[in-house]
Amino acid sequence: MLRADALEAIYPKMKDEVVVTIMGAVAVELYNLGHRPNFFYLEHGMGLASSMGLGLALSLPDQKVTVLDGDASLLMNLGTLSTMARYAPPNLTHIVFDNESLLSVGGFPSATTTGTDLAGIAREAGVEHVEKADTVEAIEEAYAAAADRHGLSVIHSKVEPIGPPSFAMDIGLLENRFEFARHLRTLA
Ligand SMILES: Cc1ncc(C[n+]2csc(CCOP(=O)(O)OP(=O)(O)O)c2C)c(N)n1
Ligand SMILES: [Mg+2]
Repeated sequence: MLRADALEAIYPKMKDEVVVTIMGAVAVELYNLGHRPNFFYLEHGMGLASSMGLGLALSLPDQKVTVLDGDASLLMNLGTLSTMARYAPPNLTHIVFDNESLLSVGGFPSATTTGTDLAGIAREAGVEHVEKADTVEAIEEAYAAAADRHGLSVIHSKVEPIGPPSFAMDIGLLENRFEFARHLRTLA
């Protein structure tokens, strides 16, 4: 499955959620589907999108929060799974796109090529609802179920190591930061 196709399939449901992405390819792919003031692209803070999403979900309990993560980013911050499991905000969905690669910086293999199972780690960290979704239909279904469920969900999706043709985004880091903060203030 192409991550861009997975994102396109869940975009209609995701577009009204508070969304935090990691940097690089997935941020561009979401942006290309249509930027929204409720989308924040966490450029440079590798590994920390889920920590930010957890904080947002805990402080905005009436909002659904989605985190779009990557395999190498999650591997940088595995403790996040224990912290998420411990606080388990029911309004948080953490999607991990596992392309077995540090795609955005040239495509070096990550530890998921040598047997690390991120869904397994999430489960053993104590996350109750961990789904594997490796097809467009499966991720659409898993994401809809996560939105309906009153419980923390982690969705692990194997995707091809293929990114966008260009990494250009016509929004500055500060522009995104201030717009997102203003949007959150309207929700709080
Ligand atoms: C702290 C930190 N270290 C390194 C980088 C450089 N960097 C940006 S994207 C990336 C790889 C991310 O890999 P993954 O999370 O698997 O996402 P993918 O690029 O495969 O979509 C790296 C190393 C960074 N932005 N921040
Ligand atoms: Mg990757």
